[in-house]
Amino acid sequence: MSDAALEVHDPFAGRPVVTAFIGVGANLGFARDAVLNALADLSGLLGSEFIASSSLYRSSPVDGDGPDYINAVAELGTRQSAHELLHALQAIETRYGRVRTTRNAPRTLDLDLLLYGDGILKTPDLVVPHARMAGRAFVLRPLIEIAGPIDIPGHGRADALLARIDGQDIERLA
Ligand code: PH2
Ligand code: MG
Ligand code: MG
Repeated sequence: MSDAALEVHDPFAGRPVVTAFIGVGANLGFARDAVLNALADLSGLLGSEFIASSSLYRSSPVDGDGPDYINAVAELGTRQSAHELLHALQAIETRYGRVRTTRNAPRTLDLDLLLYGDGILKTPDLVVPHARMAGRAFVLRPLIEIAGPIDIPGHGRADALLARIDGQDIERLA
């Protein structure tokens, strides 16, 4: 076989690496297992390198109902576009039995693209930074754990935003 026949085509080759943060959450079924397994799935995303994940956090549902949530945040270096990443995240959610009913309904797994570099994106199916992350301790606490006082484009510094919502129920799990 010629060397050329062994070459694998990498569709992401030559693209810049962008730092992306993904919010992971679950509050139905084995929520803790779902979050841990989803973090492992994120480490295998094509064209991406897993950089860090936060601790797991427990919190009561914000603007929703059902059991307490387990949340975490992961950091990737990715050559995928924001929309490619969105579709990859949705495919993982579907594999975990995610059913889309009403807004903020309890879910087996939720993967939200929080930040994509310093990009601001407003499209019908994807808004980055995530539209509600600036007011949610279950996003900001784990994000700050791995990223420090990072700037959230259009919103301000993560630590200042978190100080504003002091008192939202959240607990870091051992
Ligand atoms: N996700 C929501 C709505 N409310 N509350 C908590 N504590 N954690 C979540 O992940 C969460 C929520 C919609 O995605
Ligand atoms: Mg979501
Ligand atoms: Mg969400």
